[in-house]
Amino acid sequence: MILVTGGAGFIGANFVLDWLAASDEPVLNLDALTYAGNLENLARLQGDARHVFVHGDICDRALVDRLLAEYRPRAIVHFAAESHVDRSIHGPAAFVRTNVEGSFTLLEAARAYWSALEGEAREGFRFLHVSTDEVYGSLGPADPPFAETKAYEPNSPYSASKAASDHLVRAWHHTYGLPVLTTNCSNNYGPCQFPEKLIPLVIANALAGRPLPIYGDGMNVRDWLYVGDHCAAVREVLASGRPGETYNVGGWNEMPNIEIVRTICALLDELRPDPAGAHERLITFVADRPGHDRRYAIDARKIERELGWRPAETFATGIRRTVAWYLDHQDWVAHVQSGAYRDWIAANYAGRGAGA
Ligand code: NAD
Ligand code: TDX
Repeated sequence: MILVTGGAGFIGANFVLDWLAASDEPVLNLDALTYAGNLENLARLQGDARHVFVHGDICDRALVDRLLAEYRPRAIVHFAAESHVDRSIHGPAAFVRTNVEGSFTLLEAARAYWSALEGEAREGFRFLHVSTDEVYGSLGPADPPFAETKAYEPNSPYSASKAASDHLVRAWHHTYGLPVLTTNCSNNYGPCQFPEKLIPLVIANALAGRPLPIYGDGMNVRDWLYVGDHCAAVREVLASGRPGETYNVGGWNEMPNIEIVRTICALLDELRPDPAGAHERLITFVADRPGHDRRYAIDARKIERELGWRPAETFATGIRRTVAWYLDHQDWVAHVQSGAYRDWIAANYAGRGAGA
């Protein structure tokens, strides 16, 4: 069994679904079901004994200790986090609590658990920490992409809290020998992403005929990776990564935001034409995000060379799949926007904790 934290969120849920599609090894899924946690993402696993959902907080040391003692996982894959940069600007406290204190709590629980293991169980145990390229700071137009050796220069409360957690993970390896792995991935997109993030927000607003807000001049650059490719990279690092190492994960796909939005508009024009006119008419430039990082780009050569990982999707194929998914799952978006996903959780999981 593996313990996954944050497995009801965007990437965590995709990871759990992909994991159980490829393997029969059970998943213990610990998630606090914040606004970003949605069990509807995992609806197709209902009744599947390989998925054990626990509604709980990674900051709850007693709970984490109890789960480790009861389920004896061979690895922890740690996705749980507050993940949205704009929310971190307006309310940083939750980011420090979950991303820093929560990661610390998990590390301490993992250290106690791992220290008491023996033989192969101890040798094989892994703590995989899922992190972001944002810890490296912002690149100028001519700078090389982020390699694993790049100094950390986090600029937002979100990236600072993730950087802090990366440092704790590193220290728990160097000081205590805990067999950790860290992945630093670029911007993900794909099914089940909460419609506060650029790509799902633009799809949802375009379908509703609402403005498509572009911060600043729209020329900030992100490096986009399809979520299934990120999940495959995490599986690869868990299987074959060297303890103590970090791996940058990215799709060699840098694009300015305005180009992303225009691509989505063109796809929607093709797949769901709007009688009112081309979707691009909805593009609206708005005030910039405070401290908005200008450019991120990932040098993925280490994971490609050492682990043979390569993305399966290009941006053209991945964004088409993603737009098609949102078109086919407008009820998912509607439930999230209306808050009805909470009713779904209450109806399907009411009163069920561990073992639900
Ligand atoms: P998300 O916000 O969609 O999901 C986060 C999940 O964590 C939710 O299910 C939430 O309920 C859970 N959670 C939050 N606080 C918790 C707590 N205290 N205890 C237990 N569970 C808690 O995030 P995401 O986009 O899926 O990101 C997952 C991880 O990947 C994060 O660590 C993030 O930093 C990292 N990451 C994300 C991206 C991206 O583009 N989205 C890129 C690189 C790295
Ligand atoms: O309405 C918007 N308009 C806009 O121009 C939103 C929501 C975003 N943007 C811009 C800001 C960024 O330059 O689009 C870009 C992408 O924004 P987000 O989707 O908020 O992602 P970002 O801030 O880049 O962070 C994401 O990638 C790295 C995730 O939220 C992080 O969890 C991950 O670590």
